[in-house]
Amino acid sequence: MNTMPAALAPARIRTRRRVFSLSLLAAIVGLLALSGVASADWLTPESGGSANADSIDTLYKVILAVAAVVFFGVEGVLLYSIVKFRTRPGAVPAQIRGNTRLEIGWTLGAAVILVVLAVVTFAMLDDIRNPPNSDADGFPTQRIENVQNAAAYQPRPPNGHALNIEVNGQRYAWRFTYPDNDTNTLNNVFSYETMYVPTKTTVTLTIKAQDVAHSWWIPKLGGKADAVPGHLNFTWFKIPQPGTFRGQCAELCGRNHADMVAKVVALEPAAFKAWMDRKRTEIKQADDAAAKRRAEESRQLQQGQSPVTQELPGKSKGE
Ligand SMILES: [Cu+2]
Repeated sequence: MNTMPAALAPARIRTRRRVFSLSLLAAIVGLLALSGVASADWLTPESGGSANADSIDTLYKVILAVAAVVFFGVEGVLLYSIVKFRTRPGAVPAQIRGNTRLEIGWTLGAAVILVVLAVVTFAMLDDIRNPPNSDADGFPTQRIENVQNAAAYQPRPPNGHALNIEVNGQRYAWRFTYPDNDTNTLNNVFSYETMYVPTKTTVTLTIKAQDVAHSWWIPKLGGKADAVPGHLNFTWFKIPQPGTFRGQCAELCGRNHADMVAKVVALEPAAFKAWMDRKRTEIKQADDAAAKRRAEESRQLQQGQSPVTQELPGKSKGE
C-alpha cells in the first residue's frame, strides 16, 4: 500500500535537495569570503608573541579539534542516513520508536565531552589570566603596588614585580604612560601609538579610556581588553624576543576608529633602558623650555608688554 503524501513526491524531493545543497554551498563560500581580516590566523587565534596568546591559541585548537570530531561525526551519520534511508517509491521504512541505549549513550557522551572541555579550560585559564615572573635577565621592575598607575586588585606575577604601563584610550589614539619613582604624575615618560617594552620582562597593563569605550587588542599578545571610561581593566604580556606587534582598537569608537592603531615594539632590556632615558631627557627639556617661556611671558606681562610666543626648543618629537 502506498501511503506517501503528495507533498513528498520525488520531483519535490529533488528540488528540495538541490535548494539544500546550493544553500549549504552559498553559506560556506559566504563564510569564507566575508570573514576576511577577521579570520586573523585564518582558522585560529594569532599567537607567537606572548605566552598568554599561545595558551589561548592552544585552548582554541583543543576545542576546535573536539568540535570537529563531533561535527563530522554527526554530519556523517546525518548524510549517511539521508542517502541510505531516502524515500523510494513503494518502500515503507521500519517503524521504530526510540532506542533507550542510544539515547543514554549520546547524552552521557555529550556530558563527558563538556566535562573534559571544562577541565581543560580551567586548567589553562590560570596561564592565560595570571602573569608569570620576569626572567632573571629581564628589565628591573618595581613591585606593582608601588606604581602610581597600578590598581591594588590587578592580577600580578607571583613575586609581585612587573613593568606596569598605563594604557589610555582616547579618540583616536592610545597613550602609554610609564611608571617612575616619584609621586608627580606629570613628568612620567609617555608615548603615543607605539609602546616600547623590554623583552623577557612581564609587562602588566592598566587600561582605561578618556572619552568613549575603546578596546585594546594586539592579537599576538593576547586577547582583547576593553577600555571603558570610569573603569580599570587589566591584561599582561611577556615577550621573549625583540619584535614588532601590531594591533587596532577593537571597539567602534567614532569616525576615525579605523585610524586608532597600536604597535608594541619589544627591545632588549638595555635598548629599552636607552629609549626610556632618551624620552625622559626629551620630556625634561620640553618641560624646562615651557617653564622658561611661562616665566618670560609673565615677566613681559608685568612690564605691560604683549608676550611674544616663540617656538619651543628641544620639543619632544611625538612617537
Ligand atoms: Cu577606539
